[in-house]
Parts: sequence; C-alpha cells; structure tokens
Amino acid sequence: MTLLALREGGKRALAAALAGLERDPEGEQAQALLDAAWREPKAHVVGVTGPPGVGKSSLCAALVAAWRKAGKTVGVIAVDPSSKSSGGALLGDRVRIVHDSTDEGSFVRSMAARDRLGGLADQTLAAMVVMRALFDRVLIETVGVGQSETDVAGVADTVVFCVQPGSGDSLQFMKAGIVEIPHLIVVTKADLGAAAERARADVAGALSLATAGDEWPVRTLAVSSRSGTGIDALTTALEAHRAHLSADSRLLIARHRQSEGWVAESLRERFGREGIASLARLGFDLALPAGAQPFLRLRELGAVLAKG
Ligand SMILES: Nc1nc2c(ncn2[C@@H]2O[C@H](COP(=O)(O)OP(=O)(O)O)[C@@H](O)[C@H]2O)c(=O)[nH]1
Ligand SMILES: [Mg+2]
Repeated sequence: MTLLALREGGKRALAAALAGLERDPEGEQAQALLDAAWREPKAHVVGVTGPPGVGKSSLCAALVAAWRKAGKTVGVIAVDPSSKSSGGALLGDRVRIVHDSTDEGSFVRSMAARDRLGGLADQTLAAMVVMRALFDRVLIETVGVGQSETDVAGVADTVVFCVQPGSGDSLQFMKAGIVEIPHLIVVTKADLGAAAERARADVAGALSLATAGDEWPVRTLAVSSRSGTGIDALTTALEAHRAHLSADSRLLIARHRQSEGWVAESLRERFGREGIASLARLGFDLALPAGAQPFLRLRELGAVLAKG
C-alpha cells in the first residue's frame, strides 16, 4: 500500500497496512511504505509511560479528546504489557483507551509487547513511522516496567512519565539514573486531593536541577483525566517541548540518533555482537550518515552481514 492510498483510504486502509507490516515486515511492500513514510514525518510523537494502573490509558484518552477538540488528528499505539512468559495480562492491566471508534480523525492500535527485551513491541517503530506520516499527533502508551521506560525514548519525541500520588518508587529510579529522565512528569489522579499536589511538589523539588538532555528543564504537572484538571496545561507543555525541539534542529538530531540506535539494535539482535564486530572488519560502521533512512540502511547492512 502506498502512502497516498493510505491518506485516501482512511482508518480501514491504515488498519490493513499495519496488519501487513506485522505479517511481513521485511517484505517489499512493507519496506517501500516504511521508506516513504520515513521521508514525510508530520506528527509530534509523544510517549506516555509509567507503571501499570497509574492512569496512562485514561490520560491518553483525555489527550485524544483534547487534541480532537483542537482540530488535530491523532494516532495512538497502545503497547499491551502482556507477555508470553507471564501468560497474559500483567497485574490485570489491559490496554484500554476509551475513544470514539467512528471518529475518522483518531485511530487506536493495540500491540502485544511479546517478550522483546525492554518491553516495546518490535512493530512499534514501524507503526509509529507510518502513523507519524498521517496524523498531527501520535501517542504511544507503554507500561513502565524496569527499563522499558527508556525504550519509549527510542521512538518518541517527547516522553511523559506518569507517577501516582503517594508513590515515590518511580522517582527513585530516575534519581538513581536507572531510567532516563523524561521531558515531562505527570502526577496522575489529581482529583484525589492534596496528595497529588504534594507529590507534584516533591517531584518538582527532587528534579529541580534535572534536564532531559538538550537543556530542557523537566516540568512536572498534576493532572486528572477524570475531572479534566491539568489537561490543558499538559497539552500546552507538550507544545512547548515540541517548540523547543523545533529550534536548532534538535528534533532532526534526536530522530537521527533514535534511528541510529534502532539500526544498531536490530543488527545486534539478528547477528549478535560478532556480527557487529565483523561489520567493522568489512569496512562498514554503525554510524548513520546524515539524512540516511534507517530501514534502507538496515537492509543494506543486513545484506552485508548475511553474505558474511
Ligand atoms: N480518581 C482517578 N482515577 C483515575 C484517573 N485516571 C485513571 N484512574 C483510574 O486508575 C485505574 C487505572 O487507569 P488506567 O488508565 O487503565 O491506567 P494504566 O494501567 O496506566 O493505563 C482505573 O481504575 C482508572 O479508572 C483519574 O484521573 N482520577
Ligand atoms: Mg493502560
């Protein structure tokens, strides 16, 4: 399916294209679509992460509603935390984003995390790239277990980390440098009262000097998806980060780094460390030339390694 056909075919066409990508990700059609979509990024890609039950799905639903009201189109990728080894849903958590399925301007795709190390489904990147070429905003919900928070940083422009009032654990991880510092920290369930504001102040205090790379001071907000409190402030903060990224080519640089990391990781998964080492011997390196397309690059380097 071509990008043009996708633009004209609406949600049905998109669902079919994503199914095709999952079925045969290496196929010629899939690769052509990915290359084309890669060249035409449109959306601001926002990753929403945090532990199960913190309120990510509810927050995504609230963001979709807010953006739709503002006339933006939104694609959502919800990564299902269930895995083969846990045999189903983790802590009873299922990805559930309540939205209007008849709305042509929003689209929700659920994906199983499978057992990929790090927690983000393999197909997430491909789906993100396609949806990024179609919508104004792309949201990626992923459960934060262990290191998987850092994983969403590999696909999102802006990372929102959700913290529940009264739980200091996730914050400890960040302070200890176990997970990367997100761009925005959202204390959820602000309708629960003073605990939320206290949690927000605690987080803000603890991270007062923290920056999420490229000089972006981390912002903390208290939000209630239930009452709607703080949702406007959140969309405003997201726009502010988007504007920050747009300046000085930061967005281009960040996306380039993400692609480079993704190509390296994919090659490592397929060919192991020895494979990577032999690339150097053959005179190739993992650095992605400026402007190079990651899917194409992966095919090229993969072909080199497959030949041996
Ligand atoms: N009081 C309150 N409860 C919320 C809010 N957002 C989510 N919840 C509840 O928290 C639970 C987990 O929400 P969910 O969005 O599924 O969390 P997820 O597992 O992080 O995606 C559900 O029972 C929600 O109803 C909120 O803003 N206020
Ligand atoms: Mg959820």
